[in-house]
Amino acid sequence: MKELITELLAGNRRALARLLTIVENKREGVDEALALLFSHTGHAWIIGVTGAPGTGKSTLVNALARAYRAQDKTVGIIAVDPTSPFSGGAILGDRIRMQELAGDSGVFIRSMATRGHLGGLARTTRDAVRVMDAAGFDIVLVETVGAGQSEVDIVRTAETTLVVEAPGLGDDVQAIKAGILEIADVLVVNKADRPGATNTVRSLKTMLELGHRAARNQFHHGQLLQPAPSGDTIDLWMPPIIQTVASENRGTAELVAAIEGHRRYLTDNDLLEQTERRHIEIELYDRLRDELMLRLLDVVPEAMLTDMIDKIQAREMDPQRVVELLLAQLPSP
Ligand SMILES: Nc1nc2c(ncn2[C@@H]2O[C@H](COP(=O)(O)OP(=O)(O)O)[C@@H](O)[C@H]2O)c(=O)[nH]1
Ligand SMILES: [Mg+2]
Repeated sequence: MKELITELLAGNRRALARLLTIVENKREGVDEALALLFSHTGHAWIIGVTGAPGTGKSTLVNALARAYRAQDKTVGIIAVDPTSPFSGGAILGDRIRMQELAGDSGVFIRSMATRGHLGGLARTTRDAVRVMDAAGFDIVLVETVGAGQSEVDIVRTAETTLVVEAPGLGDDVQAIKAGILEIADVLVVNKADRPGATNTVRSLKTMLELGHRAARNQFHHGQLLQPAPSGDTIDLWMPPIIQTVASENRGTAELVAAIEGHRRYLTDNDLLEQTERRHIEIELYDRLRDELMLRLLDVVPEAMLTDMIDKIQAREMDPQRVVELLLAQLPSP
C-alpha cells in the first residue's frame, strides 16, 4: 500500500485509478490508504456541481475542465451520476466533447456508481475527492444530481458549489424543491439559448435576495454562527447568477471568473480556514454516525430490530426506550 501511495504522489495515473477503485468498492486496505495519503491533501480547489438531471451539469463540467486546462491547471473530475456521459451511454456530440478531455494527461475522469447505500455515497465521494487531491490536481470537479439529502451532503464539502438550473424542465426552478439554493455559491442558468432563461434568472434572483436579506438580519442580530475571524462585520457572499450555454462553450469564462471571485472572497476575508473547519466537523460527525451504526448492527441481530419495531408499533415501548436498549448491546470499551 505504501508503494501505491508513493506512486500516486508521484503522479502515476495507474496508481490513481487503482486507489479510486479501492475507495469506491471499499476494498481491503482502504482505511490504510486514506490514512497514508491524508497529510498530502488540502491543496486542490474542490468545486461541486449539482442540479436536476438534464440541466447540463456534465456538459458544464466538461467546459470548465477545458477552461482550466487552458490556464494550465490540472483537473480531476468525479461524476456521481448514473446518466453521466463520462460513464458512457451519452449521445454522440456529448461523447466527442468528453473524448477531447480523455486524451489529455492533465485531466482525470472518474464516474462513480450510485449503488452506494444510505450515506455511503457521500463518504465514498469524499474519499475519492481526497485521492484526487493527494494526486496533486489543482481543481477537482464533483458532479452530483441534486435530488436528495445525500447529494446535498456531497457538495456541502466542496469549496465552491455551483447549483445548475435550466429553463424548460417542467417546474419553475428546481432548486427550491430540492432545497439546494442555500448551498449555492454560484448559480448557473445553463441552456440560456432556450426560451424562458430570463424568467429562470428573474425568479432565482428574487429568491436569492429574500434569502440574503434574511441572513443579513440574522447577522445584525448577532446570530450568525461564524463571524469573520478578523472580528469585522463582513459582507455576506451574494451568489452571482451566471448564464451559460455549455454545449456551445458560451459563458464559461464568466463562470470561471465567478468561481474565482468566490475563492477570492473566502481568501480575502480569511474564511478558508473556517470553511475547512466546518467541513471537517461535518465529516467527523458523519463518520462517527456511520461507524456507530455499523458497530451496533454488528451486535444487534436483525430479528431484534424487527421485534423492536413491532413493539413500538404495538405501543409496548416508546422509540427512545428502544434506542437505549439497543445501545446497551454495544460492548463497553
Ligand atoms: N440547448 C442546450 N443544450 C444543452 C446545453 N448544455 C447541455 N445541453 C444538452 O443537454 C443534454 C443534457 O446534458 P448533460 O450535461 O448530460 O446534463 P446533466 O444530466 O445535468 O449532466 C445533453 O444532450 C447536452 O448536450 C445548453 O447550454 N443548451
Ligand atoms: Mg450528468
